[in-house]
Amino acid sequence: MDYIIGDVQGCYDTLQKLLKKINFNEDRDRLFFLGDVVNRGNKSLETLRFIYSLRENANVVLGNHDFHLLVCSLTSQKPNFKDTFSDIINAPDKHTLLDYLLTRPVILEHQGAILVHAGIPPQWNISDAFQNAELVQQQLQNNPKQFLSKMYSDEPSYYSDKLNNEEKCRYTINALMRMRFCKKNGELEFNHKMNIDQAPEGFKAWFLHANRKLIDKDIFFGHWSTLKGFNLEHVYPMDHGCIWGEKLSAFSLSDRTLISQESIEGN
Ligand SMILES: [Mn+2]
Repeated sequence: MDYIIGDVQGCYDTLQKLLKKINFNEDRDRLFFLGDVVNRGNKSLETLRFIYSLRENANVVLGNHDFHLLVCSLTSQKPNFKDTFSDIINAPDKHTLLDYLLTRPVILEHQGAILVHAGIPPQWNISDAFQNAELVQQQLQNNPKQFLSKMYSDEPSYYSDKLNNEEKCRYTINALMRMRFCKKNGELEFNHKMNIDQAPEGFKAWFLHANRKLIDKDIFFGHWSTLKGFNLEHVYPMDHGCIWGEKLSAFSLSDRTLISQESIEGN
């Protein structure tokens, strides 16, 4: 069975409980994580080691917290006081774990479903999304330190074919890993992270734009925990708030069911 799993954020104990609940068997099942596997929770190192140990049967699309870990590990950027991944930065196997993350995709397609951490801007079709993702993935693999040191910025907020590759990569990272609200032309903004009905003037949740090109594709994403329970065809918000004491969920692609585990963090 193939399962898609929402934002773990270092909640290793809840993840293990969820895997028991689905009778996970590494010889038979595959796991696809929607990013933000680390940070905020108290077992980022255990979580990342565990996913790495399953690498033949697991994959991860990078989320903003995974990306932040890479930036803090490989550039002069310092972690902030809320970050809880110093266990990874100090681990003897950190290079193995970071190299693993550097080779992860920022979007992937599996059995017709699209997996991405935050979303896909409305103006992009499938090849726009994958071509721009490929630019990011190549740089992460070939030139990570220099690339990561230039990728922290909210600009450009618009996408255009006239952008240079560095600007295209910044837009792509911000769209695929951080976006919640955008304009119908894909203009991004990052000041709001609240409920879907609190969109700033002129903006909507990325999946609500009428001009959205990927309207018929199943899209699974994390990143936006206040969307849990939201119901729109082909749109699957999978961050069910584990780190906030709510749930961690797995969606079985094989039989189209959702299995949730109450968070046991802090117990
Ligand atoms: Mn996120």
